[in-house]
Amino acid sequence: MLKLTRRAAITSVAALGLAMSAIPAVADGHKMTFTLATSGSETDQRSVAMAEVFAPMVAGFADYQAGYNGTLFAQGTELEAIAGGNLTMSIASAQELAQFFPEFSIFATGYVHQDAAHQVRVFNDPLMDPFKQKVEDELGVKLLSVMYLGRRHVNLRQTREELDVQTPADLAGVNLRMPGTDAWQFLGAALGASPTPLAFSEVYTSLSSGAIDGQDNPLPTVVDQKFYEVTKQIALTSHLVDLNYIAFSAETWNSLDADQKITVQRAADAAAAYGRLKQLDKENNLADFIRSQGVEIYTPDLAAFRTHVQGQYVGSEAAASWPEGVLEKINALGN
Ligand code: KDO
Repeated sequence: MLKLTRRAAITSVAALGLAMSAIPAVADGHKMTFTLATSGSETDQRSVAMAEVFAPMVAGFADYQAGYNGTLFAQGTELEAIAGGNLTMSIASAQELAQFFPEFSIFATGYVHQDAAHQVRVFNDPLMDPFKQKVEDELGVKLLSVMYLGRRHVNLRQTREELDVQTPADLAGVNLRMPGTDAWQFLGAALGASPTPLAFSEVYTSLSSGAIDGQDNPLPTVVDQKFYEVTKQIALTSHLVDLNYIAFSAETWNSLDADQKITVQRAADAAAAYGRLKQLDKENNLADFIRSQGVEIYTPDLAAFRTHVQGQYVGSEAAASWPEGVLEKINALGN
């Protein structure tokens, strides 16, 4: 596995962006401030990418500040804050967008996106244009780039001896924390579990107390949040190759001049690319560390999980909201 040093990755990606667009002089000396709110931590690779790649690229005309761990706006309220003119940016999810536009649930459906590259092809495909336009027109939010969050797996407090997860039937009655929106709760139930809505910031303490039996996040998040301290197993279900969008205020965007728009777009793309590389590197190299912390990691019956989960979406209310032909186009962009 090619190991990118942090500095090399930042230099190469930032240079790519900077080489293609000179930082414009600030016309009247007035600097804007771009504020990001995220429920992620400061050390999460998406947060690092925004601070270390996006921020320097827009520094010619905008200061950057970020609120982490849901401290600025609670998880799931960021898009409304942007729409209300109270926030510039968030690391949004398709599940949050599906609360406003149900058709976004297609991008939050289990076992649809195949990998990080597939996510990028889908986001850049013309199929995405009506989705992006609707969010801009009706919510006042521009989706600038797609970020890679990673493969979500079932992570439980129980040891494998206590609960060996091979098929969805093994998750019956398991109190699995999922994020609060409908699309997440649907996915938790589709896995066979009993989903519980809970904010990301509450997950560690709820695992520690036993208020929940488990959670589902990618391996880098398990390490970043130290979930390995309060869980004993990870069944590599890969039930969702998860993504986020760099969401940006349309009002702020429209106030930018042409050069500033180009720079913001390139800064978002460069940050997304940098964060994707770092997240993939972590995802491919953290399993042994997590095992060293006493967490058993194993692969369940993936065919059983895929078949069951996909079957739950067929005929569902979520699937009824998907525009005709979009799922076929997404699948055609796969490997
Ligand atoms: C989570 O709450 O489990 C989740 O992974 C959901 C994602 O959509 C995203 O909000 C993420 O949290 C945050 O960015 C924190 O990593």
